[in-house]
Amino acid sequence: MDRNWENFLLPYKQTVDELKVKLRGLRSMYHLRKEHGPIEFVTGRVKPVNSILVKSQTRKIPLNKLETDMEDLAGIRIMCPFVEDILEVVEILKNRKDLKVVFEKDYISNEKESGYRSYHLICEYPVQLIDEEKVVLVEIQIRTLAMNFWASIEHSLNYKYQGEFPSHIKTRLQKAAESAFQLDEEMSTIRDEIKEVRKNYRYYKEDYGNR
Ligand code: 0O2
Repeated sequence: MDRNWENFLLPYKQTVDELKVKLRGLRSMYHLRKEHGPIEFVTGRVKPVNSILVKSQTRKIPLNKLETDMEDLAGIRIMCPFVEDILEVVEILKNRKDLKVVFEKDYISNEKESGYRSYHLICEYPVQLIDEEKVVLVEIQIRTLAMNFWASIEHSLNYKYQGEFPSHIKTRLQKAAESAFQLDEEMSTIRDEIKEVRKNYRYYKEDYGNR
């Protein structure tokens, strides 16, 4: 099929650009309120044409079905400080009026065999073009910084091995993913303990302040 990729991908680029601005704005709002924000940073990309072609072959997605069957032509990634923040971000996104969650994949509770962890929301997003509105699919991946660290490195190594890691490397990557998850859990525990100490200190001050 002779496709004008620039034209085809334009609504996806617009979607990624708009969502990056909106979600980064959300981060600033928490900052202004001086509240703990569940978003550390946001990135986004339109799937490169060569990756689209490879995925359409490996997943047997015909090129005339890309719009409906390739969910991640537009991709947004939200990185959270703590594991608990992930579900908070999921709720925030589900309550938004400018997108509709149509499908979710919880690779946090059900990590992939590779060790990959992330929460994926497949959403419909209406994008305004010159003379029409087009609803496109966008995949929003939500993960912690540690999950992102693991996934980024594993992904870049994947290119080297073209998806087929030798078994000893596969095992080490699975162990590394587990260590990353333990780190996330430890950071959450530390945070809870600090919160508790601060709460007790506040009560102590209030109590003694009244005497
Ligand atoms: P890229 O280069 O990130 O854009 P499915 O048919 O639903 O099983 P699908 O459509 O691949 O398969 O969906 P899935 O499994 O939810 O994965 C979509 C994306 O999640 C991938 O996009 C990756 O970004 C990420 N991902 C999934 N599994 C892994 C993994 O084991 N390691 C890493 N690093 N990332 C993963 P793409 O298409 O691979 O490409």
